[in-house]
Amino acid sequence: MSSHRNVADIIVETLADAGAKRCYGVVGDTINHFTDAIRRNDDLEWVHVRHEEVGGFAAGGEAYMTRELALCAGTCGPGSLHFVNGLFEAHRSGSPVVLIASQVATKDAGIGFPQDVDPKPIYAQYSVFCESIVNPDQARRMAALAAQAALTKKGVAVLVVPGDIFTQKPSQDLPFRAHRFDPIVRPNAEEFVPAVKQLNKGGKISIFAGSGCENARSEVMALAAKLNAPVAWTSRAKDFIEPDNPFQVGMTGVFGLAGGYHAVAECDTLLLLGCNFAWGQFYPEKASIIQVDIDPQQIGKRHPVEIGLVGSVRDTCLALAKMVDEQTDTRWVDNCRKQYLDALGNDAHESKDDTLIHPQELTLALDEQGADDAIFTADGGSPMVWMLRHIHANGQRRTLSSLVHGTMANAYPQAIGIQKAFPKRQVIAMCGDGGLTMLMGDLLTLKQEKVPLKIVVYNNSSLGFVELEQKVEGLLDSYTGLENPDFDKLAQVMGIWGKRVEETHELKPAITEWLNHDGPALLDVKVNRMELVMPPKVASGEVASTALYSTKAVLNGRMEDVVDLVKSNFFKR
Ligand SMILES: Cc1ncc(C[n+]2csc(CCOP(=O)(O)OP(=O)(O)O)c2C)c(N)n1
Ligand SMILES: [Mg+2]
Repeated sequence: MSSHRNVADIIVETLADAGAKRCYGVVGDTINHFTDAIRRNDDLEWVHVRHEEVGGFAAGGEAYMTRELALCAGTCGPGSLHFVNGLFEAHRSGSPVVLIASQVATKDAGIGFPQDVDPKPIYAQYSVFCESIVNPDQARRMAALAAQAALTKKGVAVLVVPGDIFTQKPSQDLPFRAHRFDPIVRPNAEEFVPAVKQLNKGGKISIFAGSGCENARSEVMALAAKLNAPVAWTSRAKDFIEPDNPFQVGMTGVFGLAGGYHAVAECDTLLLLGCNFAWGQFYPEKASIIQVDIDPQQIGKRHPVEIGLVGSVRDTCLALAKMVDEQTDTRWVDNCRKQYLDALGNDAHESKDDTLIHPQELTLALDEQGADDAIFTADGGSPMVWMLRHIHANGQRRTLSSLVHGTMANAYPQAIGIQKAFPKRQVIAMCGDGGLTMLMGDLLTLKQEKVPLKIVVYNNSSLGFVELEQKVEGLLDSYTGLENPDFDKLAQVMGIWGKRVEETHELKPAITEWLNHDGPALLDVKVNRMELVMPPKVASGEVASTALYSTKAVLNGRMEDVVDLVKSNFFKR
């Protein structure tokens, strides 16, 4: 089969055939022929962002929510480099994205030509595929393999294409295309035996559910019911495990609350399901641990485990539930549930002072007024914590933050891609003032690309999460203050609806107005700066160092800070 089409056409066609709908980026010399092929193709839309990092986040957000391919394309050197942080986030969230990283022409390679940067060693560390097309005959095969790797291994695939290759035509064009699978994967009968034996001992059994529980909700619930086991969840399992689940006890870790902490740390047997939780201090000291994961490399990676089972959570739980004895004692699950519900009640904040809006009460108001099928994103920093704790998952709602890569400035860029993919759904980006201002230029994209996104700014005039870290370590907080403009006015200048809220009584009506606005809208809310994100079990060392901070602050003439910190966190409830 020979082709009249050039490499650019072939790549576009192959990636669109694999399900891609959009390509995010900024045009320029070495990708101009690629973007021209997109212009000529009816199935793929070019989304013109102002900064490639935003394009990387947006493609990742779209791919994460749709589980379909999204694309980015960058010019050689700086253009493709700018994507790095957005795409590292996409990769570590498991989003299937293909980056077309164009490169200087083949005749100019390797001689330090202007704009020559080799993308391979940069993207090789966080990608599922990273290869170059150096001959036009490779185009369809390489594009298909990149798409297949992104979709099946769930991550970012990088295709490096020298600018001159795009216009060349292959001598033959075989019908390579991306294949997708959904196999049944579970351990063999013998491998189940030690796990069943351990679970049949009974006692305090807990489940710790991770992102591998996507598409396995009913199987996990059935197993929890049979074992009468509390289910704690990692932040990335929230959407699948929290909704309408009589066994759930919330998160453990620094973002968690007492129920989840207690269920994981103090059980006799811990069943880890598709769970990649990295913080060793929150694992139990004595329990027997059984770990289920589709990837053998994950078994025993985060904490030593006794029994490993390789399989999907869905298929392995389905089989396990049929093999284990029913546990009828409900004391353990009741105890963990009580702790969870008590802690949740304690953490709800209602301001007694009209001029002091707590970020928690802003989030509770968003939870109350947000649509039943709203999609929320939150910036790395404290907005992520408020979203995970106070936005209730109901099975239709979705949430996304940067939970493994841990970057700032992800929320509204990810939401751009999500809103593009779901133009009719309510998409809410919960931004820090630090996060928003880090990548502010793409607010212009909301107007230009007609993205009716709803942005809320948790405006605490600081890099608040870091301020807290510094205080907890007994340091004097430094370099964390932010001198901000009025974000509502800034939004208006950029062609977006904007409003500012400074007093509690204005909050709920302003949220209604903002959510009802037909088009992009930004709500700037002045929230309390001195808010502690309390870990579920504050280690005595942390209390001591917060006290040390107080002493240092007083000695440095910052008595007012200490009084505010104490007032905000201990006298407000
Ligand atoms: C790109 C990047 N730079 C720096 C950090 C370190 N960091 C984590 S949270 C944070 C502060 C976030 O401030 P803001 O967006 O205002 O949210 P807040 O915590 O104040 O609500 C910083 C600087 C990071 N995670 N990512
Ligand atoms: Mg802030």
